[in-house]
Amino acid sequence: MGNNVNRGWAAIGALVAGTSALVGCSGPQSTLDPAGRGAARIAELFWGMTAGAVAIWAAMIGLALYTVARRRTEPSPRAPALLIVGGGVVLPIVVLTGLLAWGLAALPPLLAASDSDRTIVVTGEQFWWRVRYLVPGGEAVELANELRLPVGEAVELQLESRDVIHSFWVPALGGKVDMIPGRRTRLTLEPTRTGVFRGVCAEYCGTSHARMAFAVVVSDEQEFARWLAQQAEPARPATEPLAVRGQELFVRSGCGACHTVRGTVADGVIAPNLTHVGGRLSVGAGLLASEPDGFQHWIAAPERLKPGSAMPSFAMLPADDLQALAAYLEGLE
Ligand code: HEC
Ligand SMILES: [Cu+2]
Repeated sequence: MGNNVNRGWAAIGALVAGTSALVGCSGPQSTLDPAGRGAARIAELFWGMTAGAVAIWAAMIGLALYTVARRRTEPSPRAPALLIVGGGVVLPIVVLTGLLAWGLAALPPLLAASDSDRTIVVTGEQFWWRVRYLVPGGEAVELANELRLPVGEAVELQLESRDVIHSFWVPALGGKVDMIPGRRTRLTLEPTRTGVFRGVCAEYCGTSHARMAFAVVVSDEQEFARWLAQQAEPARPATEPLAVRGQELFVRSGCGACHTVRGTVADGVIAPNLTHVGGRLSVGAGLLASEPDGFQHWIAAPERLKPGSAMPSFAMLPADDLQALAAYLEGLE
């Protein structure tokens, strides 16, 4: 019996240790460190379920210990039936129905936009994110692999996919929603504090599924408006000599067949829009830092950095051409 009690305490110790480890889960990609209204609801749900599970677990252990400790009297013949009907039928029905109702009630406001007048269409691609800000009465502003949102405002995301099923997930801001070819799914994000958060694809979509991440930058309203206005501008022509050479190489190497740089002859649509790529936080969907080195590595070896990606390698270009291209891209802010 002493042994059983010790085991009970050991389990309680493990649970406490596990819980404190969870409490330490903060950071830009944590569901337990919510920075958005949707994520806060989900975290609430998580803690509620955890508390319920702990309570039921403790009751079960308590019952077991009680049974072991009091084996002196013969159990009444009705006790087993009571235990099975009560603990095996009534309790699960009551608890699971309650949880289901609670969880379902939390869903609709997380998905549908209530009164948001800002819409962003995000398309999952293999293996990157196409992002289009719809401007009422104007032309959409297209960028890639980065999302910026104003703090305190509900924004409706319309999610779609061209190839396979992807899943859009920014754990710190909201729930995850599948991107399904031929359908448009919706998700509302309402950031509650500023910062840079990390989003990922949460549905296996091919070889480089784990290499399509994106940053979500949440800033105040003015900063956001300034950024969006700047994104809507065409690219400024390169002025620095190395970048000017890079700009020529960009056209000559055929990059524009796949990529658009607004304001230039490059108008390809199958690849990420590069008009302001130098101002993004990463190159290659969260893969490399947005620095000349990052651009050079990417252009020279996309197949090694991201197996299965549709960007061809330009390793045949001499090193100084790669350097010039990188200088041009870095300058596209
Ligand atoms: C056949 C089409 C194609 C051509 C030609 C092409 N690219 Fe790409 N490029 C892509 C695709 C597709 C991606 C996205 C790959 C991914 O992340 O899976 C990409 C991604 C990139 C990125 C990263 C963009 C971002 O948002 O981080 C850069 C930079 C880039 N290409 C530069 C170039 C340059 C410079 C050239 C010419 C030397 C070029 N590309 C030629 C298809 C192409
Ligand atoms: Cu994906």
